[in-house]
Amino acid sequence: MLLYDYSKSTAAYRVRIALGLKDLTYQRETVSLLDKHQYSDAYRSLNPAGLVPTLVDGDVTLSQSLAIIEYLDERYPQVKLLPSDPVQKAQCRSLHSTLPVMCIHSITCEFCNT
Ligand SMILES: N[C@@H](CCC(=O)N[C@@H](CS)C(=O)NCC(=O)O)C(=O)O
Repeated sequence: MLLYDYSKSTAAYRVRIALGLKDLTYQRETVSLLDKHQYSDAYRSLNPAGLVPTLVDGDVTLSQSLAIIEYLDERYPQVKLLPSDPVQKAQCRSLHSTLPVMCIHSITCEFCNT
């Protein structure tokens, strides 16, 4: 697995937290937001929105941190992150939908600086 990320991106590090909790092995490729590498043609071919993170797992390429985390939870269910009970799962999704995704150094991120 290869995670395209940026160390100060909260969207990327919540995927790193999920990968860590699930004890999954992965490689990291830094996409420097400071250097605007998210706008390169090469990166946009993976993630047309030009945002980190992007996860590549074999022939699967995924964007959006929460979609990535839910994919990981279903694809690698040995350690579960989401509860199986539908109500608890909905409450969990409701909670994470309310959490803003912000960069610690938000000046580097137009999308998170709102
Ligand atoms: N909803 C997206 C948000 C991704 C996002 O906004 N990432 C920020 C870093 S935290 C980014 O890549 N910003 C690039 C930019 O502002 O050009 C997710 O959860 O993955």
